Amino acid sequence: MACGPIFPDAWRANTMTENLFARLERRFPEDRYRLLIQTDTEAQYTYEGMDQETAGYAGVFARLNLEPGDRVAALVDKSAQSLFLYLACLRFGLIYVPLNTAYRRKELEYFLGDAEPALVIGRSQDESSLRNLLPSAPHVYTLDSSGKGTLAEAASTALPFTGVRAVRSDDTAAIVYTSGTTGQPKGAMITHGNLAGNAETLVTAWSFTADDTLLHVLPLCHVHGLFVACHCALWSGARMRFLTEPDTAKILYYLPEASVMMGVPTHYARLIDSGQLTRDRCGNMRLFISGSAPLQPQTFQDFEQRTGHKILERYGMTETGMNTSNPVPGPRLPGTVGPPLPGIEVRIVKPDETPARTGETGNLQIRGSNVFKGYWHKPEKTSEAFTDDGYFITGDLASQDENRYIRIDGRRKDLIISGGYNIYPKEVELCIDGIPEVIESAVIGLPHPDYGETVCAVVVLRSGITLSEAALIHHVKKELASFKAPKSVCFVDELPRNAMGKVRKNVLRERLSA
Ligand code: MLC
Ligand code: AMP
Repeated sequence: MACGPIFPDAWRANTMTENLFARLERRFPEDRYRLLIQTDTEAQYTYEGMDQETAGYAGVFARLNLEPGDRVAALVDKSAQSLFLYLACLRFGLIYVPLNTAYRRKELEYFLGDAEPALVIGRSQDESSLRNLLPSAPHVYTLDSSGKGTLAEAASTALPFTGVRAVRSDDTAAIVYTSGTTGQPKGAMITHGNLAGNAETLVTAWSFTADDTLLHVLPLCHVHGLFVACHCALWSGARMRFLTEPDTAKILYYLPEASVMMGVPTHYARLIDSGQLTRDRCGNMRLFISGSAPLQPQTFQDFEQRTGHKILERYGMTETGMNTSNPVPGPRLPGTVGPPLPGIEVRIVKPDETPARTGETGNLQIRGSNVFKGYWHKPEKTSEAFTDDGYFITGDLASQDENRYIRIDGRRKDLIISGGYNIYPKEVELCIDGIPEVIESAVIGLPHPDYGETVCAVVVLRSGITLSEAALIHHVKKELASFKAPKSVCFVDELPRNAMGKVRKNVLRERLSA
C-alpha cells in the first residue's frame, strides 16, 4: 500500500528526538501503529512500541537520577532494544557511547576509563567482567539480544518518562571512538545538530520516504549502521528489517521485500559470489548504497550485470557523518564517491595548503554543520584535527573531476580498512611487539577479495627462536578484537627501512601483494 510521506507538514525538526517524538505526537493515530522494525525472528515493533520502550528505559534513567550530559556506555548485541536504548538516551539528554562487543578487556578498560559513564549496559555474560573493570561502579544493567535483562526488568517497574528533554543543537548526543594513527583511540563528540542535519540531508539526497523498507544488515555500534542507516529510516518514518548477523543467505531471503539496502563492499561482494543474486530478487529494490570502504569498480559492474542496479557509493567518517554521495537521479560513477552533499564544503589541498587543481590528488578537508565538535577530553588532538579556517583534516587523499565528483585516491593516515572495520597498524604492532619472542613487527594491509583489505603482520623474531603463525594470531586475539588479528604472518630477518630508519611499508606491501 502506498502511503506517502508520513510527515506531510513543513515543520522542521532540529534534533532526532524532536523529529521522532514531537512529530509522533502530531501524527494521525494510525501512523503511530506503522511498523518500524521487523527482526529476522519475526518480532515486530511499531513507532508506538518504540515510543513506549524508550519511555520505559528513560524512566530507569530518571530513577537513577542521571543528569543531561551523563554518558551511557553500551556493550550490547544488535537488537531492536539496543536501538531503543540509544533513542532513550537521546530522549533523556544523555550521551550514548556505543562499544563493539568484539572488544577485549584492555580495549574496554581504556574506553570505559576515558568516557567515565554513569551507566553501563552490557550483555548478561559480560556483567561480572564489566563490574570488575569498573571498580568505581557506575550503574550496570544488562540487555541481551532477546531484549531481556535487568534493564528491561527495571523499565517494567519504573514510571515511564514520556517527555523529551530539550537539548541544544551543539550538545553532544554520542561519543564514538575512532582510533588514532598514534596513541590512543579518541572519542568523537557528535552533536544533536550533527545528527539531525546529516539525517535530513541524506533523507533528501537518497529520496527516503515512509514507503521505504530498509534492509538493515550492519552492526549498531558504528556510525554506518546506527546513524546513517537507522536515522534515514527514523527521520522519514520508514520501516527496517533488522538482521542480527551479516548472513548472506538471510540478506538474499529478505531482499524481495526491501526497497533500500546499505552495506560495506564485503556485503556486495558476498552477494555476487553467492550466485543467487538475480533481477527478480531485487524487484522491489530502488537503491543499494555502499560505504565505509572503497567499492571496487569490478564489484560495481558485476552487481549491475546481475541486478540491473548501479550501487550508490558515498563517503563519510565517524567525525563528519556523510560528506559526499553519488546521486539518486543522475550518473553514479564507479570508483568515485560522488560530489559533495548539499551544505557540506569539501576542499582538496596540496601539502602547502594551496588548492589542488582538477584531477590532482591532495588532502581532503571538510567543513559544515555535519562536522563533530571535537574529541572528548582531548583539546590538543581536536585542534590538530582542524585547519585555522575550520576545516576538518580527514587524512584521506582525494581528487575531484570537472563535475565535482570525488575519487578517494588513498590515505595519508596509516590505516587498514577490512570489511568496513578500521584497523590501526600501530595498535596491532604494539600488541605483537609485546610477545617476548618478537623483536619488532610491521603491520600492513593486503588486498583481499572478500574483506577488501586484510591484516598481514611482518615479524622479526629473536635469533634462534621459533613462534608459530597460529600462536602469534592467538596472542593478538586475546588482547584485541579478533577482526584486528592478522589473517597472515610473514617472518623475516629484518624490516626494510629508509635512510631515516622508518619502515618502508610500501616495499613490504609490494613484495607481499605479489
Ligand atoms: C569479522 N571478522 C573480520 C571482520 N569481520 N575480520 C576482518 N575484517 C572484518 N571486517 C572476523 C571475526 O573477528 C571472526 O573471527 C570471523 O571474522 C568471523 O566473524 P563473523 O562475525 O562471521 O564476520 P563476517 O561475516 O566475516 O563479517 C564481515 C562483515 C562485518 C563485513 C559483514 O565485518 C561487518 O559487519 N562489517 C561492517 C563494519 C561497519 O559497520 N563499519 C562501519 C564503520 S563506520 P574469529 O577469529 O572470532 O572467528 C565508518 C564510517 C562510514 O566507516 O563511512 O561508514
Ligand atoms: P571511520 O573512522 O570508521 O569513520 O572510517 C572513516 C574512513 O573510512 C574514511 O576516512 C575513509 O578512509 C574510509 N571510507 C569511508 N567511506 C569510504 C568510501 N566510500 N571509499 C573509500 N574510503 C571510505
